[in-house]
Amino acid sequence: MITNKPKKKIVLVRPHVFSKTRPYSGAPLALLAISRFLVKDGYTVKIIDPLVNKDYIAATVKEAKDAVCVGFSVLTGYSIYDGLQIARAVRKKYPKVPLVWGGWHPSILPHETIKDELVDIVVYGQGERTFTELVKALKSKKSLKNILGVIYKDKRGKIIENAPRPIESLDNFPPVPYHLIDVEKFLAPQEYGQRSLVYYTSYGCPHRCLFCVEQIVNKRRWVGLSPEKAAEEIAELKQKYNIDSIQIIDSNFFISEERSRRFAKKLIELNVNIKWGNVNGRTRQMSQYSDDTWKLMKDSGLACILIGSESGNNNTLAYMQKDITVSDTIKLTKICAKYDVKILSSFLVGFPRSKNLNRCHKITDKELTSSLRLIDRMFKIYPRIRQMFALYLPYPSTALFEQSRQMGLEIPDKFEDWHEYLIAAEDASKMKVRQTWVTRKQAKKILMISIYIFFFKDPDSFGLVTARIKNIFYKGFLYLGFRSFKALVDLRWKFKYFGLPLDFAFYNVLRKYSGLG
Ligand code: B12
Ligand code: SF4
Repeated sequence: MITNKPKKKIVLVRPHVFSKTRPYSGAPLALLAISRFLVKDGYTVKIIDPLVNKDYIAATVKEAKDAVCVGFSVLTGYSIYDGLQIARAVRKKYPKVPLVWGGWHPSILPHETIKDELVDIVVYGQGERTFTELVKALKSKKSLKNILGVIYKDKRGKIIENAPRPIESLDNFPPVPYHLIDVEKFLAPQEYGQRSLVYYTSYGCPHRCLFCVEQIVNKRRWVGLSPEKAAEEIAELKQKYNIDSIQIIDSNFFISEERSRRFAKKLIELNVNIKWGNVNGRTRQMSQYSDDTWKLMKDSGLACILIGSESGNNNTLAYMQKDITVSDTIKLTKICAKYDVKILSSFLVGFPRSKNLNRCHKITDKELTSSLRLIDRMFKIYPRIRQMFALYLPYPSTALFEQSRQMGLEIPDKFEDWHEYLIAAEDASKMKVRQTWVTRKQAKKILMISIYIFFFKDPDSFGLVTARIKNIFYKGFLYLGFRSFKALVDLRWKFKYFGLPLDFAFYNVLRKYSGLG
């Protein structure tokens, strides 16, 4: 007898983040996260990622045929455009398959997102539990009205908004099902390891930085996996996938000194022998950790931290509600120098500090100068720093949003239009600069410093970019080129001269055609 078994298949897609030519190499962690319970409950989960599935639109359509739903994870920016292309293709072939959207952008703007005709359900905020309940309800054709954290269209197309879901401890969740992806293809080289995998140990952040979307989406809440469990899971991942390093991409890992100590102790106790890096923390907090904790963390494999230095000016830091000062950043740099822990340090430039545009431009110049001064001091203490600049762009509901609109910021009012909201510094060279309070010249200078000057100032750059090149002649040739650019960059840096950017233009051409970009 043939029985019609109910469908238990889910299709999840992570569209391109930047553009089709610049795939992101980290594992699709959000999609793995929302599959944690479903895998345990016997669902078949198909994860589609452009890095692995070159024809990812066709692959999604093919898998969607017998799926309970198709889920999309998107950030603000290009992934919305790419995601909608995929959704359109699925809708055309299988109009009855529900299209579910989640991730940072739908969580920031759930009401606007649900209005799009290619969006049936939005999951906002933490997704592990919500998505599980949602899939089960869809599968058994039950009502969605009791599922916290979703906004959806009912059968008549009416938008129904359910209450938000309280954040839940990660300790309640089964392990991240990495076996759903071909892990080998998502192991990206880092400064501290060749076989590096992404992982998370916490969700949310309690701080209040003016520019950040954390407080909009997670309302300053934070939940963390028990540090011992995190260390045990990492030990298992190392064994299973033969990784040499792990990138912990929490919004704020170093939130408690006690937790960081316990994590490091457990890694040592289990003799995991792995490097951990890209770990996000706040300069003030980490600079107050004891020497003993730093030694413990270093001994357990801490190789690289990620900090928001943000500005070289204490007034600007206060304005950003960053709750740190320049001296916190200097103090932390000295600690990292002592323990040789690489720093990824990010700065934000270009705030609409005044309603007068001319004044804004002057303030941006001054802020840039003070940040460059701080960066100079940091480099003198410890050269192993990858500095990054980003142009400030406000998100809806954040404090400066209205003011920016009044100052001429064009704000999209439809989900699909957010795809071109420029948030990556690199866009400044291609399109118009959305931030009216920053001149195009300033935007280009910020871009040049960020992707060119800082690249050559980082002593690890050459090794990182050429990590997978085996041909020693090609490598030697690249090394000569690298040294020449580095000499020019050092000169520019010494005199803080960023005019006549011919070398930068030439570098961009080489980057584009060498395939190393
Ligand atoms: C890794 C990362 C990236 C990666 C790519 C991420 C990806 N798509 O896989 C890279 C390095 C490319 C990147 C780039 C940028 N990023 Co980023 N990034 C992150 C980071 C550190 C981790 C993301 C992650 O995997 N988290 C772990 C997973 C488990 O959590 P999650 O993503 O929140 O997913 C949960 C929910 O959102 C939900 N969910 C997610 N997807 C889906 C899908 C469905 C169907 C459902 C139901 C639920 C659901 O469930 C998940 C589990 O709870 C976050 C900060 C953070 N802690 O999340 C910033 C973050 C997302 N990035 C941010 C920013 C600002 C940027 C940049 C602009 C930085 C820059 N200045 O260049 C760029 C450009 C992006 C662009 N659009 O052009 C912002 C938000 C931006 C936005 N509005 O979308 C964040 C939040 C950092 C911050 N606090 O400011 N980023
Ligand atoms: S500390 Fe980092 S994650 Fe937390 S609010 Fe500030 S910028 Fe956002």
